[in-house]
Amino acid sequence: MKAAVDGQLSEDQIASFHERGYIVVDFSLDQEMLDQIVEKVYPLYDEAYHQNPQAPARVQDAWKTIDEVRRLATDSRIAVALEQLLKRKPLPFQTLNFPIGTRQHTHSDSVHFSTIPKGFMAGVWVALEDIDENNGPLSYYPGSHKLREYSMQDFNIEPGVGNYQEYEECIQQLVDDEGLKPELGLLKKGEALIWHANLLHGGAAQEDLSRTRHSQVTHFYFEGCQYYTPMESTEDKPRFRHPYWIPNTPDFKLPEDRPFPIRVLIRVLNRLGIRGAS
Ligand SMILES: O=C(O)CCC(=O)C(=O)O
Repeated sequence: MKAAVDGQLSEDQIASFHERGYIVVDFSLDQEMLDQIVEKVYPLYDEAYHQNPQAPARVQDAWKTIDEVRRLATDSRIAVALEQLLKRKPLPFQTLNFPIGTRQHTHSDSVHFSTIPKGFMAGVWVALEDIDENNGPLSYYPGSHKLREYSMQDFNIEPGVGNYQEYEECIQQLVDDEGLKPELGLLKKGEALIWHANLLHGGAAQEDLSRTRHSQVTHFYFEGCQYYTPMESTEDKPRFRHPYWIPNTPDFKLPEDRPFPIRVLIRVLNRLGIRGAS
């Protein structure tokens, strides 16, 4: 892992991302801001987590109400690094905050979020505290991004959230068949792991359930693509997405806050396939 002054990556870091499907970078993120994220997101976790802090929990899109989450998602140094990696402007569209290891089964984000042309999506996972083998690190398979982008149909599974478990089982079988070896994301607080859209990854078991594992992941698309959800698409009917890009200033107006006629107009523009309307 190397520090990235102003987000500038070295040639080695860029090459390593393309070779291994991820890099870990120290962007010198403001540690106090990271603490604020942990503190302010905490009350947003659902009741089940507050009753039992060993239960996996997450908050999606806390950036809408917690400015520190939005600032981390739109950090200019992270954007500079992403643009160097994929040569297009990155567009953050979703944040997830976790207080504990997710124990998520191995998957590739490309089953959830894909692009035409392919490959223009990335995840940026930031450790909000030190992560080790015992508090549920991210686990990932270096080089697995070079496998094809597997859809559910590739495994003869009907697309749909209801069949996701079957997809996970097929991916595990693929990992076994390919003899892939996992690595763990043992990151220090403030470090970021950037993963390629097709890198196989998940959450390792949390060995010590008395601990937390605070983290924030931001999902990015890149400019100039069409965006869709493969898991809910068929070959002839892609389920396109029209994301609302996370704004880089705090004075934003969410689509649902807009006057009704404007919302209808945007919907019509989206239906007509006019890209970028959000
Ligand atoms: O944080 C984790 O353990 C996994 C997160 C993840 O898989 C994702 O956001 O796609």
